[in-house]
Amino acid sequence: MLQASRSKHSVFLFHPMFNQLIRTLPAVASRCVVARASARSMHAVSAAALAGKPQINASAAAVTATTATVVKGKTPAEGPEMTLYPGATAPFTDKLEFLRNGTDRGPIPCYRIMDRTGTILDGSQDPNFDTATLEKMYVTMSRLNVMDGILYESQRQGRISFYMTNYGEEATHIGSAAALDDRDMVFGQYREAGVLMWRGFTLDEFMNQCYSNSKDPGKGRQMPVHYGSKRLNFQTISSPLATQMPQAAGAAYAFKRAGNGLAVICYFGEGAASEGDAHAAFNIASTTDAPCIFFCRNNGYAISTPTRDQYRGDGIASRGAGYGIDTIRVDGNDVFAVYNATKAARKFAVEQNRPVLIEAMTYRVGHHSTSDDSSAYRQATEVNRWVKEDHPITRLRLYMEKKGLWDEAREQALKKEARAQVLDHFQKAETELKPAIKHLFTDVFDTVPLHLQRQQEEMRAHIAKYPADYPTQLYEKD
Ligand SMILES: Cc1ncc(C[n+]2csc(CCOP(=O)(O)OP(=O)(O)O)c2C)c(N)n1
Repeated sequence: MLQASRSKHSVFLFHPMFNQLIRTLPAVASRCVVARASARSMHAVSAAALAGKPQINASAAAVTATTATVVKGKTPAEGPEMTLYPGATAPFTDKLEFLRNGTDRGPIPCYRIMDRTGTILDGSQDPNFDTATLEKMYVTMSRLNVMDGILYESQRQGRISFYMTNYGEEATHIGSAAALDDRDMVFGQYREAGVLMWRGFTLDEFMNQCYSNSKDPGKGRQMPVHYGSKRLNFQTISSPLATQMPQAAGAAYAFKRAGNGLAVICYFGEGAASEGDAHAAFNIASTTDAPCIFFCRNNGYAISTPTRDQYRGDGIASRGAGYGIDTIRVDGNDVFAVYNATKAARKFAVEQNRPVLIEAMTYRVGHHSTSDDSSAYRQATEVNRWVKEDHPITRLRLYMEKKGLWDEAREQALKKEARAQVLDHFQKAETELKPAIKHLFTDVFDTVPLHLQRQQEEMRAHIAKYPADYPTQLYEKD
């Protein structure tokens, strides 16, 4: 499938004006023809054409002779004449045609297996998961949804400072995570908590990070939802968009050199794909043959910016071919389609040492973050349509219900249990002490340099002078 989509969407840009230039502009023509001729071991080129030092000065007469010789030497069996420029191998054309955006080839199709009612459309594509795996997928998606609800509300109550929900994107997380080897390295943006949950990040770990308490491995230094886990091969999230993308390409290149048979997956939003770092990443991964799976969550919005203001091409998928990257567009609300696409992408990346691009189409059901009110820029009716008519969790539930693997009683029990678990860990995290104050200064460098030691002493003296203003009892002792 990946191969097929590659050839189908390969982009060839023709330059028909070139032939005309050759006939009418001797200076330009001489440069081009001499370059072409030298690439052919100069067999058909008159010595005169190459004798002058700067090739652009080759005489018009020599150029004419050269052109004539090359054309005469071509036999029909050789097919259309191809360019010999080092930059691209392409057939020449005498038609003045621009490649039109969107009209010549139509949009890249969106791969799905299961429709909105949870019905499998093509049985040959059904990954046929066993009951335990299906339940794990459904339970993880639902638990993520419950955790989102509780942490979102807790932010509204001022108990944590910030939160970002994953509403509507649960299938992109669980479908892709399930298709990976758990040792594959993950580079995320910030809206991929389900990947961590699938790998076994505990509710304690989520809560400790969001509460910036002393149990947070990040020592409370980053905003909530900036998770990371060395144990689970999940690189720590950072806020600047797309910076993880070239890093992921580099990590994949290192994996290839290490010959460890692993891949890197890099998640990003369609908004982040407009960053310069996205371009760098695609090109680095392609030219270094790095086993990197670029996974774009195209959820329609980058905060308040709709995709129409983000790009005018055919989404993010259409960019893949331009970088020589095998690409697929997938229905991001279909957990099975996401699974199949990621599984095939991983196999291809590891076996061929090549990057792959997956564009998962979905919809950001929630607000961008707790700092955003999306009713300011989109209609509630639009959001409700996705919740009611095409939601990834509902779709999987309908599939499982049809198979007799799920029902309303199990749904209620799951919701109740998940809620109790999340609240339990939430309350625990809330009562933990904050990290020791010294950790404001540690890990800036490997060891604390003299100037930071001095700043630390100044801060301690300051706190000692104004103890009433600093709730040090909430912080772990150094
Ligand atoms: C380099 C940079 N520019 C701007 C921002 C502010 N910002 C944070 S999230 C965001 C929108 C990202 O949208 P998208 O990549 O589509 O992901 P989504 O939030 O939809 O999941 C912006 C502009 C940032 N964090 N980093």
